[in-house]
Formats: sequence, structure tokens, C-alpha cells
Amino acid sequence: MYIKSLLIFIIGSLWTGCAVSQNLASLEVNESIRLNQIGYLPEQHKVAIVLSESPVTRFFILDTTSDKVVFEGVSVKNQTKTLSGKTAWKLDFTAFTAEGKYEIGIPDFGKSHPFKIDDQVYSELGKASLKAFYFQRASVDLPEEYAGIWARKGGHPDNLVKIHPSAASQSRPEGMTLSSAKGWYDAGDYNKYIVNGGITVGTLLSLYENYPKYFAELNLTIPESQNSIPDILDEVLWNLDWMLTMQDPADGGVYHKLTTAKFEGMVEPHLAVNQRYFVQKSTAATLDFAAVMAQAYRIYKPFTPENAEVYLKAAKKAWKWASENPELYYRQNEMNETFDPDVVTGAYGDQNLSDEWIWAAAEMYISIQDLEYWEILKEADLKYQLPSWSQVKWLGFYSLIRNEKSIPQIPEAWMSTLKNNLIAMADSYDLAGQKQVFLAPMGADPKDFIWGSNAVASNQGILLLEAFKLSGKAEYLQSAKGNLDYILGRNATGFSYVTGFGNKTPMYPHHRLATSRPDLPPLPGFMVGGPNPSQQDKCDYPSDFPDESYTDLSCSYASNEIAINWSAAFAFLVNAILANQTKIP
Ligand code: G3I
Ligand code: 9MR
Repeated sequence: MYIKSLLIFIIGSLWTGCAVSQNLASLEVNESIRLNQIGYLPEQHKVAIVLSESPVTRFFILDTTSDKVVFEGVSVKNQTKTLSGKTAWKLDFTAFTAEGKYEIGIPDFGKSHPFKIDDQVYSELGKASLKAFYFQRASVDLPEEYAGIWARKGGHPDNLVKIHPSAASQSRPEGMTLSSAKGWYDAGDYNKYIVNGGITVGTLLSLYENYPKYFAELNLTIPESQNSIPDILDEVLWNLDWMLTMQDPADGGVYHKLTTAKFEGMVEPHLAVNQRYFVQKSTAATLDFAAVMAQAYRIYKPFTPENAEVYLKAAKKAWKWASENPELYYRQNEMNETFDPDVVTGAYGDQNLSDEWIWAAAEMYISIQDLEYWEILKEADLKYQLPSWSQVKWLGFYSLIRNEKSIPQIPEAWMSTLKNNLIAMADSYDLAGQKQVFLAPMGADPKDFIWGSNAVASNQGILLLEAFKLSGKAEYLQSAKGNLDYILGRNATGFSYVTGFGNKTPMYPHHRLATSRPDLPPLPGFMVGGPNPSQQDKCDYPSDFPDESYTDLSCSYASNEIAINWSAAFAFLVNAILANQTKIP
């Protein structure tokens, strides 16, 4: 009797299994199934979110190679709705760990984009997120050997850059021309800005400083790959070399930016030939420069000790200039009232420099441990603030925590407060992520959706990864991964926001290097800015809700541009996850 029922059960299940897989294989992709379109590491949490007003009950995982059902689960209704009021269902398949290529199928509803479960699932993405910087290089040809189908002529030799009247000094009068080659293009535009270059280099050097072993092996296939310096540091050198040329050797002050007067048209770099200028020295640029050079000093010292001394000297000189000129803010409109030509490119006009002082002081202190810098740090407000180009305090604090062992003279109580503030913030993001509709810290607060919101998600991820490094608490790594899932498709628009990675990805980013070559797919590995309800570009958006305010149009610089600071934060997130690849409870 028992054997008979067992047989009936087995035959029954096989039959249903077969019918189900046939049924599922013929389903169409339903964009309402939101998941990480690249996929999942075998041992990590694997969750998809389905937006549906009618109940979603059973779901299946289909192996796309064999067309067989390999997992079956039951979905759970989320307590939280999206910002536009959509009901969400959680599909958890964490228990399924076999490597392969799959789709999620929901009977009578549809199937998901294909995704992988694989130990190496983010390897290509990790490399591409850094290779993106190579594609942004100014002043050099990119040959096919390194750039593939995106090979291109170099642009902007920047060997005849003029001193703008705002930048004129005795030894460098208005109109004088100087060379200021190399560097990365800031974003979709071709200009080079010290403030944004600063946070970008700082983020990448911190990524390296956290995981040197991982980077010792990572090959980015760039012209310098064969030398003895890790590729990530070679790539950063391209911008450091340029940054050095932005310092006036006469006094140590650093020009705020190197730009044309107006943004160039959407043309290839070698055709963007309008006059470029060194524009006004500023305290913000000079402090960010000091921070970066001080950090570069200790990081490059083992590889190129002579260059390292150059960085240190530059950092000290910059610090001295900033101390003598503590309030030279960059105010573009005021500047344009006094000087011609008017400059209307990116302002990066931060008007509060307390955080820049702290970042520079922290990096200087770690590198040379002079008490002058501690004087600034000991007065600092230690409250947590998420980094962005205008808020760099915690770049310095992360560095202090990371280098704690080499600075034992810092009072223990001070250091504990710093660490506790980091952990308290990580706890609060972790908790918020568990309640948030897409199960990621990102978006738990609608104010997360600003210009460059995907960098907010990435920087939240960095905070969680720093907290994980400090505490070893695996939940933080898990939460950081939640934001990676968000960026790669488990979100309110269903876009994987990284060009070339995923099935629904930006095809028309605001990126002159890409738009000027419409015959080619967009340059890969770039994370676009993401949802931004302010919609400053006045393009056509499909929705006004904060989490859905994204449009894949090249006019949309406020939601669909790329930028090096965002790329750096994203590269940190994905490569740190790779470097930490470990089991999660
Ligand atoms: O901080 C406020 C926030 O409190 C408020 O809730 C929110 C509402 O919109 O606005 C926030 O400020 C915004 C800020 O970005 C956030 O970082 C400003 O409105 C917004 O105008 C500002 O945009 C900046 C944009 O340039 C315009 O200046 C972006 O941060 C900055 O990333 C972007 O950078 C540009 C460069 O200028 C030129 N190159 C391209 C690059 C990327 O788009
Ligand atoms: O292309 C520019 C982009 O890099 C900036 O982020 C953005 C905001 O400063 O400005 C873009 O340039 C636009 C300009 O501001 C207004 N006219 C159209 C320009 C190109 O679309």
C-alpha cells in the first residue's frame, strides 16, 4: 500500500514537474519581477521582489540549460509598498545554492530576466567597474588591445591650457599657457575638476588600502598591466599625475578646475577642441588635494618611493596654502561678475569646508603623525555623515579606523566614539534595509533619491563594508549586498543601472564618449546617476515618484549621466564584496 502511494506520488510529481517546466519555459519575461540581473553568490541571500496587486503564491526556479524546475518556493507579501503605492511580494530562494543559469517562473504571470548563481558571478563586473576609468582617460589614444571595440583617438592633450583671469597670479598671469595633461574626464562632460577627482581617488585608494591582497592579483588589461604596481594603483596614477599639475608651485594653492568656459557639444573627444582654462584656486580643491596626496604618499611608498616623496611635499604645501587661505570658496556666479569669459561648467561649489579640513587632517596625520593635524581632529564632530563630493569627513574617519594600529597615540576614548558611530549607523541602515520594500538600505528614506542617487546606494554599501571590516558582523556584508542587488535591478524601475551588465540596462547614458559614437553599444561598466525626482534636466520622465524618477534618455544628465565619483563608489561596493567573498548566515 505504502509503496503504491509512493509510486503514485513520484509519478504524479514528475508529471506535474514536467507540466510546470513546459508551462514555465513558454512564459514571457514580466518586468514586474525585480531581481539582481547579474545573479547571486551561492551562499548569499537570494531574493527577488515581484510588484503585483493580485496575489503571487508559488514560484519556481527554472534551469535554463535543461529547462527543468530545480526549486519551488512560496512568496510572502511585503508589509511595505513602493513610493508609488505598489504592492510587493518577496520570493526567497536562499536555500537554493547550486551553480548554474536560471530564470524565476510564476505561473500565469511571467518569468524573470535570466540570472546566474555562481562563485564568480561578479568577477567581470568588478573588473569592468574599474576598467571604466581607463575609458575616461584624457590625453591619450585608447588602442584596440585595451579598449576593444571602444578603441578611440585621444582627446584633450591639455598642453596649452590658459590661465583664466580668476586664476591669475604674479608668476602666472592671465592668458599664460601651461600643460596639464592626463586625468580622467569627470563624467558625461570632458572637464576635469579637483574636488570630484579628490573623492574619486580617495575612494579608490581606500578600496586598495582595505584589500591589498585582492588587488595584487587583479588584472585590468591596461597598458601598465605588465609593471610591478597593482593595476588599480596604475589607473589611479593617471589622475594623480594630472592633479599634481593643478598645484601652483609658487604658493601651493590648487586650481579648482580645468574646463572650457561652456560645456562642449556631444562630440568625440578629439573634436572637442575649445580653449580650456585653469580656473580660480580654492580652499576646497586645495584641501581635497592635500588629503589625496597624503594618502597617496603612504600607499605608493612601497612601489615608487621617489614619487611618494613628491606627493608628500605637494600635500604639505597645499595644507600650508589652505591654512593661509582658509575661506577661498568657489562661487561661480560671483566669479563671473568679475572675470571673462564666464565659466558655466560644473561648479562643485561647496560652501562648508569643515569636513574637507577633517579629511585632509586625517590623511596627513596617518601618513606623518604630526600633532598639528591632531589639533584639528580632536575638535571634530564625530557624527556619521554619508560621503559625497561635498561631504568628505568620513573618508578621513574610515582611514583613521582602517589605520588604527599605526596611530596608537590617538586617545582610546576618541577612537571608540568614532567606531561606535560607524557601527550605530551600520545598524540603522541594516535595520532600515530589512523593512524597505526592495530589501535594501537604499531608499528606506525617500531623501536618498538625489542627483546621483545610485552613488548614495553605493556609499551606504561602503559604510556597511567598513563596518563589516571593523566588526566582522556578517549582517553588514549582507546589507551591503542588498544595495548591490538594488543597483543591479531589484529596484523600482527594474533597470540594472550599470551599462552592459544585465538585461535591462541604460542604452542612452548622458556620456559624450558614448553618445558621440552611436554605432557602438554604450561603454561598459558605468553606473548611471539613477532616480532623481528633481529632474533638473527637464527631460521626459515616465514617473515623478522619487524611486521611479529615472529616464534612459541621453538628455537626462540629472538621472542618466555617469561620473567618476559614482563609479568609484560602485567599484568599491562590488570589488569589496568580491574581496570578502564569504558565507553569509
Ligand atoms: O543636498 C540637497 C538636498 O538636501 C536636497 O534634498 C536635494 C533636492 O534636490 O538637493 C540636494 O542638492 C543637490 C545636490 O546635487 C546633491 O548632491 C542639488 O540640488 C543638485 O543641483 C546637485 O547636483 C550636482 C550637479 O552636478 C549640479 O551642480 C550633483 O551633486 C553633481 O554630482 C553634479 O556634478 C556634475 C558636474 O557639475 C559636471 N560634470 C558632471 C557631473 C555629474 O552630473
Ligand atoms: O553635459 C552637462 C553635464 O555634464 C552636467 O552634469 C549638466 C549639469 O551641469 O550639464 C550638462 O550640460 C547641459 C547644460 O547644463 C545645459 N545645456 C545642455 C547641456 C548638455 O546637455
